Amino acid sequence: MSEVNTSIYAVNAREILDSRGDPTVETTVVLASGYRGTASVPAGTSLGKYEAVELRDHDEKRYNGMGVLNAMKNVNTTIASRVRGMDALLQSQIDKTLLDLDGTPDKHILGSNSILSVSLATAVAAANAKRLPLYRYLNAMFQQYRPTQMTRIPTPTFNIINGGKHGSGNLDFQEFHVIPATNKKFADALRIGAEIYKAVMRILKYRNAIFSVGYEGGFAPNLFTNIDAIQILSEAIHNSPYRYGVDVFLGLDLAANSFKRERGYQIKDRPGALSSDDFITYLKEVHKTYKLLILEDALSEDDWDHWVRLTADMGKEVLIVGDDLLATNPERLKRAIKEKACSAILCKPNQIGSLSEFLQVVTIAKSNDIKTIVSHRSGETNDAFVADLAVATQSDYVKFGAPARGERVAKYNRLLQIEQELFP
Ligand code: 2PG
Ligand code: MG
Repeated sequence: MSEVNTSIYAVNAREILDSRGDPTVETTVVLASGYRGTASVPAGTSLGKYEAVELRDHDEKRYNGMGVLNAMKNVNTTIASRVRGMDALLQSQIDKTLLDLDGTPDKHILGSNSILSVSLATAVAAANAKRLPLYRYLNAMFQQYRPTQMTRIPTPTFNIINGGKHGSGNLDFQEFHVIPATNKKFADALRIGAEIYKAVMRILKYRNAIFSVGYEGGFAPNLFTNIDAIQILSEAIHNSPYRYGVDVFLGLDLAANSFKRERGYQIKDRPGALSSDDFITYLKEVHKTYKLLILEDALSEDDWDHWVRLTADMGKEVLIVGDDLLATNPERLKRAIKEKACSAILCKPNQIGSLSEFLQVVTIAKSNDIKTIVSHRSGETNDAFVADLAVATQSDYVKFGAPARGERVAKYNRLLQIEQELFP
């Protein structure tokens, strides 16, 4: 049988909608052999200021300025003409070409959305040409960074209640999570998440805490304080067959940038703004009552000294996760490792903007005992690339939102497929 021709023949981008109704970029890479791959990029709502920059049109007459026609054009012209003829199997060369074409550290010329869509679609096309499931192809690629066997499906962390910029406006914390124990099979973990999701719905209905649904499929209820939301999750678990602290745990993503004011951290649970020290004391009290397993972005992205203090104080018992703090950026991660500013990293491909750089960041984390959580964004599509990526890199956890809504369950359902294939 002759070798399949994996050189890139055509690259086509288009403007599609994400789960929030905002435009995003989807790209198809076609190889000379006819094999092809399509990938779309997600987008954040609580954007950190150290993320790679997604290119928006800022034409207020279209999609409130959120259009991505320029990003699409960048793919179809500048990028397409440069990568045509390159071998799709050489991911790091292609990514390097894309980075050089842009030439800026934050990718604001071509846009991280155009660059990432090509980077990911190239990998999908190459996996198809190799006739490999995407996770196997990505795992083989990851071996070049770090020998990694696929021995488990990462543990999901389910975002059941949405507040902050994702919710209806009355909760300060962005995400309230339930997390099944790491020893569960993925299918069982998913069931736990879905059953508790429904139990929370029943409690909210009973309390008349009229709810809508937030960006990530979790409920966005009318409650008085952030603690009320945590309390409802703990009640739902206590009423379930699952043991709190054995089968299932609680976690929070505070996205603290969004309630950090000049005077300090301003939350409904306390009358005045709290200094960083007082806020840490408050978090310790929450942990004492509710035994948190994961605490993400508990402080703002520039509050480095207090991240160090928080990790020293709580890091032995709780995973202290840097999301906006680290922005999936190798330099910021290295600083955090050096200063012991956190114990886990949220890994989002579009925060850094190319597949190769993403793999590099995961490698740095794993080599330094930093736990990894591969994550979606609040603006998603049905693309399940991150699910394959999480398995391929063997992240400790995945964060794909609530176990509800198409764009969230697309990822969880993909993990079910992979679990069945890898561990029949
Ligand atoms: C987060 C993410 C994903 P966004 O803060 O962790 O849940 O939100 O995509 O809006 O940045
Ligand atoms: Mg976050």
